[in-house]
Amino acid sequence: MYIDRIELRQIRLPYVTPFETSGWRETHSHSIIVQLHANGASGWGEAPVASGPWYNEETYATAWVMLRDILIPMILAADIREPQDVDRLFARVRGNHMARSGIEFAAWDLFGRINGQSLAQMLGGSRTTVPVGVSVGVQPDIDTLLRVVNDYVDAGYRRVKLKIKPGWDIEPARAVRTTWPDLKLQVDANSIYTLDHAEHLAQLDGLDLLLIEQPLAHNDIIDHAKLQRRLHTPICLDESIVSPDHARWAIELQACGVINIKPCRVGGLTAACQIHAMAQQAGIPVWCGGMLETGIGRATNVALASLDNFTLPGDISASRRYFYRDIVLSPLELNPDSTLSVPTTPGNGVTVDQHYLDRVTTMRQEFRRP
Ligand code: OSB
Ligand code: MG
Repeated sequence: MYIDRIELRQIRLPYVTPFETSGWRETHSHSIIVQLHANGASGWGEAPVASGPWYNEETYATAWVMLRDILIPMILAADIREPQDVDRLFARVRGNHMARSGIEFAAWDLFGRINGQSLAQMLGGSRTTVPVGVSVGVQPDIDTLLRVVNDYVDAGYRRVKLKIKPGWDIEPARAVRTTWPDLKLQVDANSIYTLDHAEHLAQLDGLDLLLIEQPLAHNDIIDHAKLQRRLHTPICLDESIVSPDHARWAIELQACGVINIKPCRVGGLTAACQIHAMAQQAGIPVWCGGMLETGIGRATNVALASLDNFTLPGDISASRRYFYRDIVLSPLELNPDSTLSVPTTPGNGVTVDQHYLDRVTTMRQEFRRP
């Protein structure tokens, strides 16, 4: 099958609240939305790129150029028989995983819609609902934090992740733990610490956390293995796992007890499923992370999280946690048991709100097969 036409969009969509991590702050989604057209059908994918290279090396500007000049010409020239062919085709592209995943997600959605299969079904997921939590950014003070967490707990979230950094780590985590002794709680440092902080981070061990996410450098595996030996709480790797090989290396070196799988970070669902299988084999639980995606990207993530070894709650919150208005019709809502329902309709299951998408689009370009 050849792709006839591709529409690329850059969006600018405000978040309900700015999102602050140990190293950056985002007020809007700047995702690139990809739509592939073939056989009279179309598939949607989201590359959740941000304004600066603070999470990984990509930005919405670099991803646009990569898609326009490299990835789209490759895909328009290729005969795609199955979604996994996109991963094979892009295997010789170094890095730029989010740009690649925008197309890869759209290809999975396209095949699902053409064949009448849901994305979860295609990936081999069996869960009908997936447990989820909420990721809480760095707050100005503890009172504000407790108020924010309280609102999420009231909304039904039973798992909370706190963004931490030096000066905002032990105290806020302890305050939340003391206020909610039974809450599932975890922290995410986004690579702000070094091994010199090992003693300091060991204070988190008493707080009954599910995991400590990515304390050390974004490209490190070795030091995480050393740190893991000094902590009881499982280390969870996010930034460091950019491919199935990186997952294998981290497992072999015992650098983590848990893996956060973000399909966009590893170049798509094909690589994400390989990491899922490898972790399952090794007895390492995984969960699905997020990048504050719109309803398009979150539908992709929910489908992935329906696989067996996604046993920990994902960073896949309801649409209203992120946006006043999403770019999909019938946005995801939280079930009372802190889960999201896995769509069963063909592809990723979302219907894009074309009118609103057009309104939040800041740049649009169309590509046709020569
Ligand atoms: O490190 O998990 C992260 C958001 C943007 C970039 C990196 C991260 C995050 C989150 C939010 O923690 C997860 C979500 O709710 O989408
Ligand atoms: Mg993270």
